[in-house]
Amino acid sequence: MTFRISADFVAERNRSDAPALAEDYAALSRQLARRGIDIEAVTAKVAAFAVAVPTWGVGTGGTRFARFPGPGEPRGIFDKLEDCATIHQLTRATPTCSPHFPWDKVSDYRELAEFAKALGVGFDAVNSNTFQDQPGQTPSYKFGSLTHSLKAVRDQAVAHNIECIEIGEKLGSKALTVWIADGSNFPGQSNLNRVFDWYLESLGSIYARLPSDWRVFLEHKLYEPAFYSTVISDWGTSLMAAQSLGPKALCLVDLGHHAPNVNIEQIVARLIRVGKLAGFHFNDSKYGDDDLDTGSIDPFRLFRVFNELVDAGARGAPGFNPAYMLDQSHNVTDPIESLMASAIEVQRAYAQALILDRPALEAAQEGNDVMLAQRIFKAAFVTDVSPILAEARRRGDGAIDPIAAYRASNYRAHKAEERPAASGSSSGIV
Ligand code: LRH
Ligand code: MN
Repeated sequence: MTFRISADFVAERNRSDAPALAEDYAALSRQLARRGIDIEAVTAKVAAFAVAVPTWGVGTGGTRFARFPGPGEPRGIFDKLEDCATIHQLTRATPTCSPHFPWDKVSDYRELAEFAKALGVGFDAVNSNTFQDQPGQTPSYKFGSLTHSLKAVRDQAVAHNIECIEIGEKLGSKALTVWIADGSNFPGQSNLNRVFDWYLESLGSIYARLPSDWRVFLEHKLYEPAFYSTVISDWGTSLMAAQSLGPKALCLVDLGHHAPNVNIEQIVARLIRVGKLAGFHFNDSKYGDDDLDTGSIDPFRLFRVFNELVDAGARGAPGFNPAYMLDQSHNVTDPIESLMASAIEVQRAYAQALILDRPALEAAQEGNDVMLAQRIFKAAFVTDVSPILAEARRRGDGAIDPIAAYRASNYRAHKAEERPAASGSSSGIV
């Protein structure tokens, strides 16, 4: 039997934190009431909010230079699911995980589904991987996958994506995320039109194999690992593909996949407008696709994105049903701590957007009272909604202070004993 944090341990810790929380919650409740906002309505929505954990994020990540594994590294998907369950046990915000194949490949997916169910973890979108060659794989994806010049390579990549759908069906997933590294490093290396034709042809074959209640999420990325052109480089290209494929094809926004300073919340608003927003890979970045902890660099940007999401929900935007997932690489922190903190930062942006005084903002916008509009917008962002987030956790039998509870549980030390360290250092994101 492997170590699990007991519910009693969490309850015991909450008993000492509860009085201070009750005081802070009551004070915030009075403050919001003065602003005409019912805190209970916000807390209920936050408690129902969920974001999926990337299975590839619970192990220590790395860069092309190096990866410094920590103690108790998960050895495979079963260990990863244990860690995902611990993140949800303490935050009550992450009931599902998003698996990646073949990184999470097993021989018996029914056994995996049972194991996850017993841990209380479900499966969100499955991710395919045609950006790496598997040992002994021929032909290679060196020069592309779904858009490779050779039909045999495209067919191989299509077959892998269809296999991911079949695996996902066994796990209870309802979506496939397709991110491809396909692109070029030099002008002239590839025909920018033909590769898009091959993309549509390949995705068409995958789309045809989607079960009726499934969706396919197309993930755009400006660059890396291709450094001159990327086939699906921006939201416009992704939208062109999604619109040509059909209603089950949608556009996934990974926050780190844009040029610096791009107005991502406006991209979100445009995709919602045409009912093509798949959802998100949340993370943060200062320069490139840094995959840093969500809300760690630019929490105001995350708030601005959630403002568009809450606004869309409030006006009942057609087809608005985004999938929320984290996609991060934890190179210097305990991945479990980073994922818990990140899930909470996503909830924070949501709660801040929920308390924004929308009628007053609309009036200020209509009247072009620029300063008043800014103040109303900022007032929501600068409100410390931490008591709402903690109270939502407490009511869900999660930890009022997840990171403190996690550290006090010595979960990592227990896992270091149970999971012998893999020998040798390596590099790369996982
Ligand atoms: C590509 C990406 C994609 C995943 C990978 C791990 O940068 O964001 O979503 O497949 O990271
Ligand atoms: Mn991503």
